[in-house]
Amino acid sequence: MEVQGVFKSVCPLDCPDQCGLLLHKVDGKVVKVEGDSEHPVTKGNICNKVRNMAERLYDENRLTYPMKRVGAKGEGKFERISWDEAIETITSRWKTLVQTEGPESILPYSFYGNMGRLNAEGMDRRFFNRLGASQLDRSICNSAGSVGYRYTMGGSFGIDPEDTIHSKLIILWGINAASTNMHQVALAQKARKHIGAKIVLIDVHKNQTGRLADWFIPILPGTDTALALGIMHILFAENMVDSSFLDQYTVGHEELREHVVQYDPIKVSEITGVSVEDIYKLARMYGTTSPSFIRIGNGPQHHDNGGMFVRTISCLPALTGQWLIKGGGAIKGNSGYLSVNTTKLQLPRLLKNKQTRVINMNMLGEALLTADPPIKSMYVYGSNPAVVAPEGNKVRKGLEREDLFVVVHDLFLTETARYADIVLPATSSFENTDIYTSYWHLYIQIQEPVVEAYGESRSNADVFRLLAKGMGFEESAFQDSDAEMIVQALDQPANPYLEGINYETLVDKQIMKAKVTPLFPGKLRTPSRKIELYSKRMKANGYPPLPTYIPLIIDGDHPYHFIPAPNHNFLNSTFSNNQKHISLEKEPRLHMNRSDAEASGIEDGDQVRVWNQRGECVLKANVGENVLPGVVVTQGLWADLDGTKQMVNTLTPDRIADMGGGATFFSGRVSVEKIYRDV
Ligand SMILES: Nc1nc2c(c(=O)[nH]1)N[C@H]1C(S)=C(S)[C@@H](COP(=O)(O)OP(=O)(O)OC[C@H]3O[C@@H](n4cnc5c(=O)[nH]c(N)nc54)[C@H](O)[C@@H]3O)O[C@H]1N2
Ligand SMILES: Nc1nc2c(c(=O)[nH]1)N[C@H]1C(S)=C(S)[C@@H](COP(=O)(O)OP(=O)(O)OC[C@H]3O[C@@H](n4cnc5c(=O)[nH]c(N)nc54)[C@H](O)[C@@H]3O)O[C@H]1N2
Ligand code: SF4
Ligand SMILES: [Mo]
Repeated sequence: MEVQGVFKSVCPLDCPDQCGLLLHKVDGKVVKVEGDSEHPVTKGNICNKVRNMAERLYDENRLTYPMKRVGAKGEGKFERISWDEAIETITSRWKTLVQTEGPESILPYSFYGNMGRLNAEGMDRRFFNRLGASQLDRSICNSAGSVGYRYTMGGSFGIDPEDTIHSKLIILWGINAASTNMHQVALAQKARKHIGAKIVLIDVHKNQTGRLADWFIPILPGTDTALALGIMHILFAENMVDSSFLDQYTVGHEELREHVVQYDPIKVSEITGVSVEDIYKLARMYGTTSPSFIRIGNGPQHHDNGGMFVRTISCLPALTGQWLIKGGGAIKGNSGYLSVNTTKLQLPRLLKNKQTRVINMNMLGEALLTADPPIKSMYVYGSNPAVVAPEGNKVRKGLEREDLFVVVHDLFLTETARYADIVLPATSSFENTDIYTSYWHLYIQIQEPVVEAYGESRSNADVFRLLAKGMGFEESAFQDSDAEMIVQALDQPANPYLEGINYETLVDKQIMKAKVTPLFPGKLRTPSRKIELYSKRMKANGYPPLPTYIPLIIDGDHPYHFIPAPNHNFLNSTFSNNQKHISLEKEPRLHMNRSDAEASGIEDGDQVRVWNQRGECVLKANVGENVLPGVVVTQGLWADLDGTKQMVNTLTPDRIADMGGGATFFSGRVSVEKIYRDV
């Protein structure tokens, strides 16, 4: 008899909350997904997206067997083949390419559709290292901000979010937490209820989070660094800084004090669109409330100047000595605490040619169209670049190349998969063994298979084992089991926070917390071991050593600044192809200020054409006061169902941000006009 019942599980999606889940299983199928009330942070609450996960798992369009393309690229016509034929087709093509063009003609393209360590960055890395394929710079998400934060703070280490119930001032800075980090909102609301905490949101859009904040501060896109410098100006001028903290734990506060004199509130107001009065109010609130906490979002770092934004904001808590107080400080990302042994997990030693070229994933279209020597094959897994990557028309044009051999491994026939020569079906995370570490809270969780693999689908790790065999790779590393890989990943004495966490203890406890100690008093991983308000390393790397406002690059002659952000009911493009989630989200809208709409004869609910030098989209206008004049915002990475022009990345730039090779999704400009229909 099949085991029935309720099984502990973990949400695999690329979301900071990484909720504990309970899967209800009947007759071998997941029939219900709910929150695990025993998870110390997520406590049984989960988002609507994942509460409806069973609809996705058993969606009639889920892939069940390998296929080969029989129609034109992009047309979506495929025919069933066996796994043997699929692996044979791929490996024979790759063997020829390695011989004739060299291994760098093959490009892996992946991201975190499933956050599991073994499946997202384990066996795949071993395989592509051994193959000698082009390397992918996985910089689409938070890399600019991570590098910026590291310059100031030495690594991805912030405070424990559980401590934020003690925070009296919570600044959500460019994070739509009600949609993208719901348990941070829950903790903030707890602080508000019990200790009267104030929640402030600084954003370009009065979205779901703006509506629950006590104070919403609208700001012009890409200008936050100036606002932070204006706050610093006031903190120093009005002596609201903590000199003993600055002396003991920072370098460069004297230089910073002099440097920020130039950022007077009048000038900052002109740059940011925030009134002088509000700049003073915010600075005084920040300077006199303790503990205060800043949750630094991903939005403002998706700009040309995004690295410098995070570098700058992360200096603020030091100025008022917040890091020493429970509930004071900041979080950009906390992935440092549970960092595993990537040397053992990914085996970089298998990559013989250390000069192997690196392709920035944000420039995929450009790479497919112009890389020299050309990319001849691409293997996509855990990502949907035809929808999520910038300069979408270039990406799709690249994918149409007849001489490009594309393999896509996914649960669905995504927009990207429609261009594939070979499509492989992927298991869901609930069918696999893996480990999950959050980049916000400090827990690690093991996932063990709850249901059997769906149809003929296979996990990423299994497919790479098969590919390695097909390529004739004889290293025993390609035969390591999932359990063995977990043991290797967690064997990391260099990370003291992992103490006591190993395969056995995880199987036993399922959820474990990093062995954390407060960051301060203590030494950071910066060169000075202190918070670097002045950074010699930045200077050496060609950046201003002190936080500096650098305006966005002028992106063509279009009147509106275009912000295509994530939405509530999808997770990037995941769920954009599931009817349940589409019906929850309804349709993509373009939020516009009333004054702009009136000037262009656009009314609420009108269909509008949104275009620039890169392409065009058709969206529905939502007219009101949710955005400042000159700014338009849309939410969600929609698929182009039935030819609707909804793929917003058609309009986004593939310029690279100031740091970390980061993306600049939010630094583009567009024109907007009403579509008149014949009656
Ligand atoms: N529901 C849902 N949850 C998600 C995701 C999803 O798609 N849907 N995606 C997941 C992933 S991969 C990530 S990286 C995170 C991202 O989640 P967040 O950290 O919330 O980042 P974004 O949603 O990209 O942007 C946050 C906010 O930044 C604002 N913004 C844009 N430009 C600026 C600016 O110049 N200044 C300021 N102050 N604000 C600006 C946008 O209006 C948006 O409200 O969420 C994760 N969680
Ligand atoms: N305009 C705009 N564009 C953006 C953003 C934005 O805010 N605005 N956000 C950017 C950010 S922050 C990110 S992180 C990226 C995210 O972009 P992606 O990483 O591409 O994320 P998803 O769109 O969720 O696609 C993940 C895919 O992985 C598949 N998948 C899930 N689990 C598995 C598995 O175990 N194996 C395999 N083989 N496949 C699996 C899913 O079915 C899905 O098709 O998008 C970026 N693009
Ligand atoms: S998507 Fe985020 S909020 Fe939703 S269940 Fe997963 S981790 Fe939790
Ligand atoms: Mo992301």
